[in-house]
Amino acid sequence: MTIDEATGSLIGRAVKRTEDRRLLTGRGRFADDAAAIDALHCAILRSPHPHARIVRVDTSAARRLPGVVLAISGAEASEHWNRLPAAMDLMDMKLPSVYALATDKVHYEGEAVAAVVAETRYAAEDALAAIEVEYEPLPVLASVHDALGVDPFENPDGPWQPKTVLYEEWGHNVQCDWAFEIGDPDAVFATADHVVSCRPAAHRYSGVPLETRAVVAEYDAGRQSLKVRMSTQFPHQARTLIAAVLGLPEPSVQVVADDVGGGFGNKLQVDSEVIPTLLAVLTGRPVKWFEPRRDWLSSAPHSRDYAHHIQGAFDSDGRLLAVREHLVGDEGCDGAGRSAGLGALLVGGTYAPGPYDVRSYRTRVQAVVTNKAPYGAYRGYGKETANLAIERLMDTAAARIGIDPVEIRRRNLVREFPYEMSSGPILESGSFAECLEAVTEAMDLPALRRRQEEARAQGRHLGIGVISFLEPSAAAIPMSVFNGYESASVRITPDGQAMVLTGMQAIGQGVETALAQITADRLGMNTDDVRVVYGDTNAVPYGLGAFASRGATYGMSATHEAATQVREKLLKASANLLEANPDDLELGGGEVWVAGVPTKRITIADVAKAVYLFPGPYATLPGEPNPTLEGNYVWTNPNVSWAPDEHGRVRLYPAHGSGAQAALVEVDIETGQVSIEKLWVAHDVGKMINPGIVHAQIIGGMMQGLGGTMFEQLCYDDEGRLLTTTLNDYQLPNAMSAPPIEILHLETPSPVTPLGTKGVGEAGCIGTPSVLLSAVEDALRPLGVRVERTPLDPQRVRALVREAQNRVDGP
Ligand code: MCN
Ligand code: SMO
Repeated sequence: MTIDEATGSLIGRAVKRTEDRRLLTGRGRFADDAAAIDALHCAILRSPHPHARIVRVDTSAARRLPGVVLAISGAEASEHWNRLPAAMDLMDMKLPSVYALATDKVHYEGEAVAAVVAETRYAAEDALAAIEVEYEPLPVLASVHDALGVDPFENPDGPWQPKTVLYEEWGHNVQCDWAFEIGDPDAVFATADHVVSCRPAAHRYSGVPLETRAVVAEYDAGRQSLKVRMSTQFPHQARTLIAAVLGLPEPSVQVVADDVGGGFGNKLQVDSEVIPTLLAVLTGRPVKWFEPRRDWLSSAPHSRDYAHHIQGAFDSDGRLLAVREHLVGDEGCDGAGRSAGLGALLVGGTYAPGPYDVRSYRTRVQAVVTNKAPYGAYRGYGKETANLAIERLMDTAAARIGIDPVEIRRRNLVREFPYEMSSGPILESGSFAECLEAVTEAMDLPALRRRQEEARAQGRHLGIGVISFLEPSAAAIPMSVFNGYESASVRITPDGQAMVLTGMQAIGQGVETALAQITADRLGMNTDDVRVVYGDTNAVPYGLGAFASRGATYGMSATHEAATQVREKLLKASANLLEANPDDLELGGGEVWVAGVPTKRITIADVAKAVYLFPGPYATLPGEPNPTLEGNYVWTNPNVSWAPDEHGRVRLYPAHGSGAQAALVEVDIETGQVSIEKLWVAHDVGKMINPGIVHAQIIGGMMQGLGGTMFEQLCYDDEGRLLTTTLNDYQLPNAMSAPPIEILHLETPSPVTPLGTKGVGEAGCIGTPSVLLSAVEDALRPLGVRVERTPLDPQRVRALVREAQNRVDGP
């Protein structure tokens, strides 16, 4: 941990989070806290069928109930709004054309079909039962197999024999089919010493923020303006999308997101959120909607649910020569229109070579639609998908070729930077090998191996997993609402305090503190002198919010550059006031002084007052084109490429963190119970602005990776019905399930960003599923068990053990 005590810099200090004062004392302001006078309450009726035609909806009985102001069906609503606009539209992907309230057909159990607004929430929820809907059930696509009729790994090109087609106009159930190849992989495979293959896969799970979706919408008929308070990670894109749905000019729509009770990628969409918004316009009264947890589980974005077929060609020394990767994702009803999970599959297909040097690569990504909830973003967004594929391949190869799993990684890691991956992205800098060594040293691998031997001798099953990981961050996805730029406006106010207006969104990850540190550091202030303003489209410049761990790249860089503009003007004005040369000035503690002449000094407050008012800019900043203490900057990344190259490759992510992880587990083969004794991680996200927050981000990400692997499951039955509808069925990890986690921080500054920063928000969850699978497989090695898929709940582990025992003993 580098803390620059000597220079007194605020960069690299574990400053306490400024936002925690209000959050820990219950003074946060979440969307549902907004006290709108005269507000109505919204409740949404959702489909009990996974796939059905809507024959008839009758809202008349509901409308007559006491307290009900309006009840509306999808068909009725369609006269007032437009279809949901697409979140992304690239790679020839197919886009469903649907409304936020279904009109003629439902595509999953939980799709919204009608809504009510009433004087109380009770009245609204109760009125749902009075809405009559007649459905005509249709055949259900409960799996990729139902949707394609063939095994995509055996018959990737079909002919497909779908059980039914979800969107008739597509003619099939494949939303996107993307492929490219470079370096003739088939030729390399034909002559390789070893060809290794495996089929890593993950089940369906997703984020469970404490705060579900929430909206408070107010329509001002006089000004024809709409104010939407909502829980979102991207207020500006939400404004764009809501305005498009309601057909309103964007300047008359204001989206406000104050505190957000967890985003985790799940709040990067506009879907049911527009329902209360429309109802506010139609009733002319404020409308509140706070989503029940059951609806969150059935209709907020789901994630993962994919399978790989990955093959590696290795030479006799375990050098990876070529990779062929095929990834198939079960996207539920949609991954690109109402929800944006399709991009995660593209990330999986792009980054499957991982942190390893491999020059021949073929990938194919097939995104398949089924009758399940929409497929959205969730912390990791395909980086963990890629990691699971390559890390399971590396372990499989190590066992097959007879090389130590750490050694095979060591031989293949990228060590020279910048490095252009065969799949396109540029790894601008990194320390994969250093992270791997750091982790194996911290865990004392030889000692653990000895312990494992002793345990095995006693019939106990200890397992050790070690993996590498790559964290792509700062997505810049063309033709989508996830572009790559960020805005900042930095101002010193006339009293000598500062404010940062950022397009970044606070979702719990600590942007307020980090941007205050950067600004205060540039302007010679304390963090308490800097207020960070975000989450109000009427206040801050258009920006893209929080996703893809992008803040450290775009948000911090834009803030740094805008603050630098202000710093220069501050020094210029101070020089004029002190009758000195700006180059001779120093800044700190809220003051400016002439170096070496401590008596010649002035407070920033006095400079600011002089610039703005007494005497004013003519005297203090003569000739300056923008003569106030304000700076504006939009930061873009030079390592982004927009159009696919001649091979069809794109660079969707321009920043890359490095890491390695290790796990020590013990498996009880009688019960299938996995105990995680300890986890280690070494990571490198470039320069850390706040090592305390980075540390916590890693832990949070790892716990979500652990939860997804061990506990959390969104289960559908064979008829497409969701079985896990409460937090009793959908189990989350808690403090009791948290093993000790040892974190080692390495810092290799990015050569691309002005502060050397890279993103960390998702780093913890990328390698955690892989390392747990690796460790459990290692524990069960004496039984010859291969562990390729999540989850690792006791039932599943027990089944693997039983299968292996039957193989050995005969059934
Ligand atoms: N940071 C730092 N130095 C760096 C990088 C980051 O000090 N080099 C610190 C900063 O305080 C920064 C924070 O870490 O505010 C996260 O930075 P970054 O990795 O850039 O991530 P974003 O600000 O873009 O946030 C989004 C990211 C994502 S994509 C998900 S998903 C996620 C995550 O953040 N969701 C979260 N972390 C979360 N944490 C909380 N508490 N809640 C969520 O919903
Ligand atoms: S899944 Mo994070 O919001 O990119």
